[in-house]
Amino acid sequence: MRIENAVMGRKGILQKIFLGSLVVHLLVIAVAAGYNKGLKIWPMPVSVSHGRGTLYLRNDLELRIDGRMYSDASGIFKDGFFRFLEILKGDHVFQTNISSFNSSLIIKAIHVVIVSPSDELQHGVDESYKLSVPMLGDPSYAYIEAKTVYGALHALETFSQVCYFNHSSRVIEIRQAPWIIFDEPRFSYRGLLIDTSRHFLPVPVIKKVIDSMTFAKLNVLHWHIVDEESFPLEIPSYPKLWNGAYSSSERYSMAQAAEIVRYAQRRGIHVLAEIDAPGHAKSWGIGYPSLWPSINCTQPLDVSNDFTFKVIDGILSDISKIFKYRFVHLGGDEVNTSCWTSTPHVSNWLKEQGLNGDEAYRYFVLKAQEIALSYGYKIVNWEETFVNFGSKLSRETVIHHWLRGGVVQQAVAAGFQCIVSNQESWYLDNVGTTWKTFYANEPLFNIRKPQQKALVMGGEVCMWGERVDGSDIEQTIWPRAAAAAERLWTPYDKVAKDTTEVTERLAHFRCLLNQRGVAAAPLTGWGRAAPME
Ligand code: CP6
Repeated sequence: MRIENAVMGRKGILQKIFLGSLVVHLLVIAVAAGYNKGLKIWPMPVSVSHGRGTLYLRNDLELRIDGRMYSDASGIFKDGFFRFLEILKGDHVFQTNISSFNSSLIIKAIHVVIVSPSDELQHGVDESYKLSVPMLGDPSYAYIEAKTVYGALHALETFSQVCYFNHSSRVIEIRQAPWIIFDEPRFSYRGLLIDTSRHFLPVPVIKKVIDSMTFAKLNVLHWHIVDEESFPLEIPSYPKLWNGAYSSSERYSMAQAAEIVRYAQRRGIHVLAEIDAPGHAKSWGIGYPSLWPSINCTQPLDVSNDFTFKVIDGILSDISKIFKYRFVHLGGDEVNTSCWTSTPHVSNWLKEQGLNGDEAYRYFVLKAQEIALSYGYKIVNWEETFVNFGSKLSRETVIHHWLRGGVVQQAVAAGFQCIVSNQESWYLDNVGTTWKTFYANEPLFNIRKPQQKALVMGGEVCMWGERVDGSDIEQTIWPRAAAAAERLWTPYDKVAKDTTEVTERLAHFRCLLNQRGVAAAPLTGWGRAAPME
């Protein structure tokens, strides 16, 4: 029966569980169609049906993995299950005599069926899941079915959001049961940018950000590792690069970077490494000054020097051993070529090559792209690269939108994939932008053709680091990032237009983040702890 469930179609299984639950519990079921009132799940799933009953979760809840297809040898699901239990149990003192409850209402274990034997976290990996509480056929179980372990982790997250500790009975309640949920993301790329160049973020802070992302089902950590202010990452091929770190303790060893990637991966989160060039790269020259056009004119990186591209090759070679996401971000934003045209040896080289500043910028970006492609990466670049030399870019390039204006529409019309991060809506460092603005931002705005819509991979909220560090990054990210997370997860026609409903539900999610130790700010707050100077 269980194995049957795993291969049955979605409709069939939902019907069977639905009928089974009715018979077993005789509870009134409100079928999903529009009936989302009172639900406190964030982001809202694709399809929810639920009742009005209460079930009880044993605090010694067990896990049964149907290992016929996915064995969880890596322990990814098991670890997720223990995190789920930790969150639900908190520091509560439990009723020990749960047998005084009606035994037919007690959930004693979760039964999990995962179809794919592989736990490789590929881009576009199937994240769908089905959750039914209780399980058809055996009401003492909750049931999770997913194509991959990453979908199954999302199911646990959703499950955790319908559970509450009851302080009088001292048990964990599953309210509004029975539950039947089918869910999958609208977009495959649901990102958050962090910036470790402007302010160093210690590894535990980054891990905590990763934890918080799983609560909102975000799945890409865009790590803007280096910029002009500091170069915190160890690059074994060019060991003096991290001389550009703020200090010897504000550094990430390769082993630490690998640990961050591993930690994220086990939670279903890709890490997109960004090496921003040729602009935003002044810190590279602290260790290797010949990367600068001159000591007085330090940006962009010296395009005339072969060594510049050797270093880029070394960086990409080293990071490709660790960052396994299929994409690398090569920046390419905000390049001002005046240093090239004003520095004699560079401007002579430009003349020899017959290039003006803009053409040299293009030459640089394309050459960096070639190097990244040679290490098997596909590329993300900021939108200036498309605006300046669109058709010359590798077709593998994903255009990362951030400025105002309609570049997404133009880029998808030209056949490029896109990531949406328009700064007027999705820049977290704009502390005046409220969650409502984040929520209202529609990635497919003004895109009508289905094949063009399909080129929008998703979107990303950006937490640039000039004005935040480990002390206030959480409350600057949350709850506003959660508003974008629902936009990126929930189907367009289900993103509620009733802002009272959304406000109450997001306020609830914000409290849930607080309970889980995430310093999410109040919805009506300033979005950050300290005023700007
Ligand atoms: N750093 C880098 C930045 C920004 C960008 N690139 C940025 C620009 C404008 C705003 C916020 C951030 N700080 N490398 C632009 C992609 Cl408002």
